[in-house]
Amino acid sequence: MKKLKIGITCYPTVGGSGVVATELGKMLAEKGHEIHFISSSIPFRLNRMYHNIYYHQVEVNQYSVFQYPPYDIALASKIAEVANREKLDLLHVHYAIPHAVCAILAKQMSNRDLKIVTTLHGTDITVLGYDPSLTEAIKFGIEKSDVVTAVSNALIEQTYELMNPDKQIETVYNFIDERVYQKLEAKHLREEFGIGDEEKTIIHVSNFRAVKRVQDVVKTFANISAVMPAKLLLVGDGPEVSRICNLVRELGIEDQVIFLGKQESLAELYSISDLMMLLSEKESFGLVALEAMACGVPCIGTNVGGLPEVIHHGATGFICEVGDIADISKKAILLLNDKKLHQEFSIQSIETVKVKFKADRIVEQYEQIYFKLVNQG
Ligand code: GMT
Repeated sequence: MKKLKIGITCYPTVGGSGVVATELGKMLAEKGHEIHFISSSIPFRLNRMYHNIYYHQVEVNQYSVFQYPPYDIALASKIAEVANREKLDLLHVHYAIPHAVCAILAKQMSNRDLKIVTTLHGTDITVLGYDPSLTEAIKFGIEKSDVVTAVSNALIEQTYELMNPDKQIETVYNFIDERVYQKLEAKHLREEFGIGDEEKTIIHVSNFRAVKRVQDVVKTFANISAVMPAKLLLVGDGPEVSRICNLVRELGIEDQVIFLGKQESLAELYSISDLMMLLSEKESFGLVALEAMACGVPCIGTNVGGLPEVIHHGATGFICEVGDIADISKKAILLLNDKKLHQEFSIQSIETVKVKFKADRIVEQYEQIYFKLVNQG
């Protein structure tokens, strides 16, 4: 099969969209395609050498006349330069704003018939889509891309409801590298964190933004730890951290809550956990839920966005209404107390990742989109 030259643009330093874009680039490279990341810094998950992955840094002019550095123009210009020099077949941009619009501009600047694939990740629609200063630009980016994908059916529905673009959008789910996310032997970590054999371990991983409602995780945990010995692992960093620290103190559960900050070896942390909670008020997919499931950890998520497409209620975990701490606590306690149910959910979680979210299948779905576009000329 013909190998493609693919340009990928994403937010390289934070968030699930950058993680998915980078993992996709790595897997495409393993299949022999030539990958060119074009972004403001090197994607943080690009952590080993690949002979066929290249990185092109966007340099932004800081000339004093500019009130705001022209990043978007610099990105478009860099994409055009790389596309011409490296003879790219297509661009896959992650996150509508500004990347889709920059890709369209780059195509006009370049002398190539560049195909553009845009993937919507969530907050580019569910948060930025409500900002009147950006709505038209997002809609334009979607309508002028050759193919638009979204990470869940729910995100597609929200996109049509919000801006009704004249464009077909198809779902391509997120995936994880199953070679990395699997149940590992990490018992030593429990000892090092001072987690007793009898204690249940609950984990939450996020960027601690208000939208993640980490306060609900902490309040639910306080209810759980009132009836059984338990520890809460809070992984990640962000604007809500100090508020969450205060809440933990107010609830008198400092000894049971471990703040880990940003961490890389998540598979080990999931492997010592019994339950993952992701109680967001917006979540187009919930990549961390998928990571936890791959390590055999059942999840409780909220009935928002794509979470019910990822967590199968009553089979791999539970779906509860946003902010319903009483119901979430009840479900968590039920699951943590019932060894058999927990084991069934754990097995089903691993199975769901292998079947519905299998990396090979999802990477192939993207490849099919690329080949169809490139072959149609
Ligand atoms: O909110 C985040 O976690 C970051 C954000 C991003 O764009 O990096 O994540 C969004 O994209 C992820 C990858 O597709 C999804 O798994 C997350 O659900 C989504 N976040 C939200 O919708 C809030």
